Amino acid sequence: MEKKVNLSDHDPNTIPNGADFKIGIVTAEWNPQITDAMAQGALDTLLHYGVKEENIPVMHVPGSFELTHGAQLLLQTTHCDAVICIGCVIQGETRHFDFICEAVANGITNLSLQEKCPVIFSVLTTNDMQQALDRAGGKHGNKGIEGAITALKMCGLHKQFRSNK
Ligand code: RBF
Repeated sequence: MEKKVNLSDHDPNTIPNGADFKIGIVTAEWNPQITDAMAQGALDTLLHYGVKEENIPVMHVPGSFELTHGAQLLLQTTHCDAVICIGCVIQGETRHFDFICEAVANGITNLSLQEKCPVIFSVLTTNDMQQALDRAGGKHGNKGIEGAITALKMCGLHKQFRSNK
């Protein structure tokens, strides 16, 4: 079986064209060195696969905890086909890390099911800044690019299954 690699090294032939899709990006302002690089990777990837710039609404929220609410607001006001949530939570000395990570993971899952719309979890949850840098354009790719690829694939699935109905 083919070795599972990260999606930053994806096969372009397997990615649906995005010309008909509207895909939002919500980015947390905490750890901006990381989240800005991930958001740029996501934006460049969506444009590369044909999503029109005017069909990529962007929003910033204060921290990762607010990503779910930001995504909900974007979905209610812009009727996106998918939303990519970008954040970076770095382990600190208190239990805040656990609460934020669990809240945003559950929040995004619930929102996605409730809205019947792909909401993509591009949130790094790392032990330190170096692990985050490695995943925001470093040796482990850019998880913002991977979020965009995932969004395009999920939009493609929706289109395929809706047209089969
Ligand atoms: N937000 C992040 O996106 N990443 C973090 O690493 C992060 N660490 C936090 C640590 C503490 C102690 C606190 C109080 C907040 C942190 N936040 C972080 C902000 C959080 O996501 C949210 O914006 C605030 O808790 C306000 O709801």
